[in-house]
Amino acid sequence: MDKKKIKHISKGMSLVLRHKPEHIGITLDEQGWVEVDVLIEAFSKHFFAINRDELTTVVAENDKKRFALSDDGKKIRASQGHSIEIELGYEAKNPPEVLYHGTATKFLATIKVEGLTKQSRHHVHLSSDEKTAQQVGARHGKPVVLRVDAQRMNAQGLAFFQSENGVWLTEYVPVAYLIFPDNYSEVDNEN
Ligand code: HQG
Repeated sequence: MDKKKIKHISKGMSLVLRHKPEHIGITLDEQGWVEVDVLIEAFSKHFFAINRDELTTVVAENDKKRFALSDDGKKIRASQGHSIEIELGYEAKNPPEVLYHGTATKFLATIKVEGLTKQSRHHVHLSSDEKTAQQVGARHGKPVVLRVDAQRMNAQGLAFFQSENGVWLTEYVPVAYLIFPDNYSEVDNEN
């Protein structure tokens, strides 16, 4: 299957497994799972036809491994990024010393006052490498990468979780744990 088709299916799956299952008439259980057969049928009816092989390929080859199959292969869910209320059940985990958050320069003024807040998702998303953070930030405008003093934050009792696909998650990052780069421009010419 070509990359374009994988991306197309993946986008539809993100929409219904993270944000709007009702869009194709499915419901997710409390941990975000839905039967693979149910998803395939509803997806095919409302979007475009997909089969089990294509779905398996998307799970395996999606660039960020956004989806996970249950051990018996009968259910599927998104590993992170939800806006709907579900309980992913990840265990709290000790983070590396520093984590990175990519954002856009236009958000910096507010972030400097409020810290990082989760917006419409369940968690603030952080990555262990700077390059990924840069790409995440670029989705919103002119990117800027903030460093998060993760171990110190964790030592103060603020929990961290890691999703199945390696994204670090936390409820909130207070300003005190954020390190802003010295040399960036807050002018965002893209908007
Ligand atoms: C910003 C993608 C103003 C925050 C990525 C971000 C990620 C604030 C935006 C995942 C703020 C929210 C999540 C504050 C944070 N004031 N703006 N106090 N605090 N923000 O899309 O982290 O490709 O909800 O910096 O790889 O960009 O979908 O979060 O710019 O892992 O799999 O508010 O989505 O994964 O944007 O991205 P988002 P995100 P997928």
